[in-house]
Amino acid sequence: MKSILLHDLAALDGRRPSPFCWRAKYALAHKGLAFEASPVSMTDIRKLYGGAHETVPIIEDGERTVCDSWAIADYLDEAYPDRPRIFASPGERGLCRFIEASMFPSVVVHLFYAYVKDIHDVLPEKDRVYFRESREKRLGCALEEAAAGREARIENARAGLESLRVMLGQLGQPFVAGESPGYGDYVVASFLLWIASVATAPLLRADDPLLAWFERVRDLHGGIGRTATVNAIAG
Ligand SMILES: N[C@@H](CCC(=O)N[C@@H](CS)C(=O)NCC(=O)O)C(=O)O
Repeated sequence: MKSILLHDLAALDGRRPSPFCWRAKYALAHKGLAFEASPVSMTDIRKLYGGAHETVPIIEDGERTVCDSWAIADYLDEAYPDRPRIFASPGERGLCRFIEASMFPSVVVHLFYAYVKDIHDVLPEKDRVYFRESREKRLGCALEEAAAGREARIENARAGLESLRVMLGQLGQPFVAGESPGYGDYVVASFLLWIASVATAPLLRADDPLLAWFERVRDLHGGIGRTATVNAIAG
């Protein structure tokens, strides 16, 4: 079988900062599908497929091209029904969407402010002007201003992870998805891999009980979560 092509956001020194691309890589690995990750810089995404897509991940599987991490997960379950399912039921998919939706206001928005300048700094030179302009428009301020006093933002993000900390630490559930790993784990771990890819200040405390789970998820599927350069996420 020809391997699937995944367009993955490129950054300097072998870093792969896109959380959505991490999810797609975990989804492909969960299905046991061979894939080739092709790094693409942010300003080159629109040069692929005649400008049909504005974001990565994008996969190309034979004749089919699919953009968007959720669409990719759905496509893989539909196209490869005999392989392990990403979503065992529509209910599992719905709960994974809830996990993502609940993380945006409680965790992701704080991470974005706290680490936006770090993200900028690991992008290739050619992407930096575009990234700065587009993100400053979104933030309504300079990247440096967004990241100023980021300790409070980092504290907020840590607090937003508390329910996961209780479940995976205190209650000892091995994975977000239960006894074995699933897409819920990939959603959460991919946000942490995003930060680990760029962070110049640790997100988690060194004794955070989430760390053991994060390392377990990085080890999954032949250590897929270790296939790119990262900084320390805790300290
Ligand atoms: N909802 C999309 C979001 C994808 C997304 O935002 N990707 C970012 C990288 S993390 C991107 O390609 N941005 C290109 C740009 O900002 O021009 C998904 O789940 O795949």
